[in-house]
Amino acid sequence: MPISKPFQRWVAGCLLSALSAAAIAQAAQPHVVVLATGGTIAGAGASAANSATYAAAKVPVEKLLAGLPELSQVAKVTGEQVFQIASESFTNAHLLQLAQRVSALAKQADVDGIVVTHGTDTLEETAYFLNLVVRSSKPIVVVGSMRPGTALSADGALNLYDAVSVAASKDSAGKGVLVTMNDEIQSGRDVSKTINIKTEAFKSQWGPLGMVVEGKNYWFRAPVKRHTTQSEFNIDEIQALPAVDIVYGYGNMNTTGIEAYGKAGVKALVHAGTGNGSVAAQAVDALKALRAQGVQVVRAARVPDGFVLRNAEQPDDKYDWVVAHDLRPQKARILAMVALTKTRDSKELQRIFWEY
Ligand code: DAS
Repeated sequence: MPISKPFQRWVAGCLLSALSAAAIAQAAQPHVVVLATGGTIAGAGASAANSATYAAAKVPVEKLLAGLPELSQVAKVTGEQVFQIASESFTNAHLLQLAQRVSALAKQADVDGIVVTHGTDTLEETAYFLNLVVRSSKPIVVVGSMRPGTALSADGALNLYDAVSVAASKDSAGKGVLVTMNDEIQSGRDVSKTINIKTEAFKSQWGPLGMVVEGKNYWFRAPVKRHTTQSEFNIDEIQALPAVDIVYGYGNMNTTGIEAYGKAGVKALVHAGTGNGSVAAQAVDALKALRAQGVQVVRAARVPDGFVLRNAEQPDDKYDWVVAHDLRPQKARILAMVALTKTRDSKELQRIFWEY
């Protein structure tokens, strides 16, 4: 029996309205850009049993996104391959290029959030750098994985899904650069990689900001240190980063490293001391000599948690040294580099370490 014209028109109308509803829904979806830089989240192993033995930085961003069709339920996602490297090989040039790209995208009206996929080794340094210099309140989320996508119980897919859903959420705005790993939403400032062979690898001594579960954010605190739109630093005004390096304190400490960095022309030296940032008696004069040459001395601690007290283990006022507060040495280096693009004054430097 032929189908009547009115019925055909009714069916066509229903299809059109369904299609237009889907199109409207798609058009209304937030646009998240995924900037891929490499790392284990783009890694590949020889077999599913290889959760720790694999090659990082192999899978291109298109393949990462194609392998996660569920992303389309969360946002309109586009990808860019900025680098394809293991993050232990990041340089200051990589940091500057990535931050410039993030900043440019954040300025675009058609971009609602940005995700950076990154190796886990220096993820915490990049996240803190972006937190300091990208002047945007839009969600910027850095994400990695501890296992390659080829491994049994790989963590990358859910980490990436979580990162995109956090970056697509309006309530993620204004919280500084975020890191999503293992269901937690961490502050890019506070978080560090604390374990090198577990998926629950990223911790902050001050705790996560929240959790993300099935694409929904559950917030429990907000950052109090200056970041992004509250920062006095701006990647658009930074063309180069000064040399800042780190020496560790330990039993039988000597001054070879301190003197070598002085000769190499560092602008600041982070001393990761024992305990509360203690400096071995035999190293004090070498650090004082560096200060006399105009090099800033930043007293941090090799002890992961707590914070360094000014004038406790060393007379910082007398020596004109700076303390790193609760920042781990690798984060103190990032802040010192950024701060030195603005000031060479140690009192200003100490203010910056209190505020960021
Ligand atoms: N080599 C590590 C890196 O790229 C792999 C990883 O954990 O992402 O940081």
